[in-house]
Amino acid sequence: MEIGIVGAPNSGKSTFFNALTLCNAETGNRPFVTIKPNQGVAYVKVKCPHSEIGQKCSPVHGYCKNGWRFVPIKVWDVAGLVPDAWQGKGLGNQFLNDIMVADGLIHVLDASGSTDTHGNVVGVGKFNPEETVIFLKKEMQYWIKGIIDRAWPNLRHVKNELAASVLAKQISGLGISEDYIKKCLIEINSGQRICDWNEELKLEFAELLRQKSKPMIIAANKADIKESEENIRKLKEKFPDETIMPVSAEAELALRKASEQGIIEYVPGESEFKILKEIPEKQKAALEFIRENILKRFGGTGVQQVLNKVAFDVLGMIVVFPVEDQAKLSDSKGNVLPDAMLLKKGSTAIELAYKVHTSIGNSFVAAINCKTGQKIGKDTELKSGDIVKIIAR
Ligand SMILES: Nc1nc2c(ncn2[C@@H]2O[C@H](COP(=O)(O)OP(=O)(O)OP(=O)(O)O)[C@@H](O)[C@H]2O)c(=O)[nH]1
Ligand SMILES: [Mg+2]
Repeated sequence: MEIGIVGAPNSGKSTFFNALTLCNAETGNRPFVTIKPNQGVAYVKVKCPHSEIGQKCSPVHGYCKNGWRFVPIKVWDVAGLVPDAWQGKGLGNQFLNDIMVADGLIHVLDASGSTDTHGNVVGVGKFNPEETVIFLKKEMQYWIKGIIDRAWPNLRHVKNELAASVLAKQISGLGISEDYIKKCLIEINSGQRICDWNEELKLEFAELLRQKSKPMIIAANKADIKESEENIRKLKEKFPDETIMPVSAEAELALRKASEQGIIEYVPGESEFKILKEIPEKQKAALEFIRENILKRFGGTGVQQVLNKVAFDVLGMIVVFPVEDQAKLSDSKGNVLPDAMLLKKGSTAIELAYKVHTSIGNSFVAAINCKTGQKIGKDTELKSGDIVKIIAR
């Protein structure tokens, strides 16, 4: 499970990435600060079942804070895209191939209108971010089209019925099933040989594939700037089908850093924090600004909310807790609820077993739903929050 962060230069992608991961990716108020991709571990947030079972948990991966379990997920921050990047403008779009494996994307957008589509600083409110929404989607579509273009010559001697199978192999990096490719080909149904499709049909096909393999939501960033609120309202009105969420990456980064340093008590995604010690007036004022202008106004900084939205609502992931000891709900070393695993909705007990380890999958006998004590078979669908013991040979 991986998430890519994309957007125009200078929109706040690396700040958003740092807020999620507490990495130190370079940031700066100019275009193309990021050239090489940054990779890090972020955490989606779910209720930890430890309170339900009345025990303290001891996570081996991720962490638990105030009853919330933070489950690791890989994120990528890449360079900025500019209009016509697919034709080589700016840094081009080759770097998108680094996020070919991503299951979903977050488009970080400068909602304050203070930077243009090239990342140039133009002054708050001087640029209409609607333009960025349109061009970014187009760039993603053209990127996918570039990938299918390379596969197209291989369709020349192939009947339409076999095109999906050839394409599935050629574009396997995108992780799209042959069935889905077939569905898209049928949906376009041009009545022609697929190898003869014109650019327009190929673009239509590319967009269908993009929606499936790289669903994207918009993090309307820099919401701490006053002008952003009205821009976000207009964006939502103009693009009712897009998921657009107000975000202040800078505020989230400040809160997480202050929390890491023990200055405040803050759980990512919450709408409040508590100052724990005496701090200089300036720092206090900065934190109070965040409280008044972001947390109270938007109910949070939006960073955790965006990540959770992509993982759970857009990609339909669930979180399951595998254990080795049914009675103690622990691993063999006594760590209670040691792991929390992100799985696709509809995943079964055997799929969980394979995710834990191939050898456990291979020797799977049955599983136990530890909350109910019931034995479950390999094809039993798991639910989010399930605690599961796998019985292997
Ligand atoms: N006001 C405000 N500024 C922000 C926010 N997030 C980022 N910035 C500022 O926006 C500028 C660009 O931030 P980066 O994170 O470097 O942007 P980027 O999209 O990674 O830029 P490139 O790597 O050049 O494409 C920096 O000056 C940040 O401090 C935010 O939430 N609010
Ligand atoms: Mg960057």
